[in-house]
Amino acid sequence: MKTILITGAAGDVGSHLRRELAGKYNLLLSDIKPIKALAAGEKSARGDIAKMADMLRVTKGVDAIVHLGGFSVEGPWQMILRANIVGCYNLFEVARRNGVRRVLFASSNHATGFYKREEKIDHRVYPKPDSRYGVSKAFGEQIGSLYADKYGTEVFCMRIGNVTVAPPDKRRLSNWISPRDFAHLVAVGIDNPDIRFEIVYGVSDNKRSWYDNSNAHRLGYRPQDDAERYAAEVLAKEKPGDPRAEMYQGGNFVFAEIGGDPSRILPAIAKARKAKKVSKAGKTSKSSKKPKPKKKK
Ligand code: 15L
Repeated sequence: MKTILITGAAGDVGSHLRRELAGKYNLLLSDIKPIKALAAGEKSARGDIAKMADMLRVTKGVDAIVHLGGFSVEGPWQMILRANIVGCYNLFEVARRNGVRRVLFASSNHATGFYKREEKIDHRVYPKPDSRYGVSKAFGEQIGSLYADKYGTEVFCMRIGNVTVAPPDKRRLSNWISPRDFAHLVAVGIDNPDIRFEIVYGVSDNKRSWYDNSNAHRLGYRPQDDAERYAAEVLAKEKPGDPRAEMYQGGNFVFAEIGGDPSRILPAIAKARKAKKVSKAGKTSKSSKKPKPKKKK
């Protein structure tokens, strides 16, 4: 049985994965926090991904790493830098030094969050990060690409949507992944013998998906769930969101700390401003017409 290291194993996604993968692999669980209540087939090794020495120790002797560790939402640059940039570099580097063949990287839909919701994107689109967090995920994919090409590390990047038992809102009807589909995708990433460097979307078979996930299907992913079965319930509770967030796949992440001239950033705002100018100009030209002289009585 293969031994799989899961970093960030104390988090929500790690907890789903532990439950779903139990009995299929020996699991070595690592986190900066202590891991409580180990089940059969589980071991733990505490470590801080920002410390190379910790990670060299933790990654010894494993067959593959599922790298979930790091900062999982938008955050201050110092935190993102430490956990997601330095941490991710350390991870690929220690995998190389310890001869770990395969790394599964938990990328995110926020690496491509500035694609519009009306677009369908596949694994070949270039990243359009919606946040510092999204940039760090694009960085992880790129360092994975470097280690695959330069050192032969086998790298499987999963642009994960939202791993939850049920989709919590309208946006997640498009990017949700059930825990069992996620565990299946991870198993594909661990066991497919032909992986060199791949990018896939970590989403269920959602009717409202924004993704062409044919690369995952090519590699053997067969999701069983579809967020649509929750759609009526979710939409009944949905409150109208910020129009900027509604426009892009990344949702609220796209306008967190938005600054500068919004019309340069958001096409809809630019369009609305242009329309306003045109109608104002229309009014001016009307008013600039000379008034007809009043007829003398
Ligand atoms: C992510 O990448 C986050 O880790 C998760 O907490 C959610 O915010 C998710 O994206 C999402 O977009 O729903």
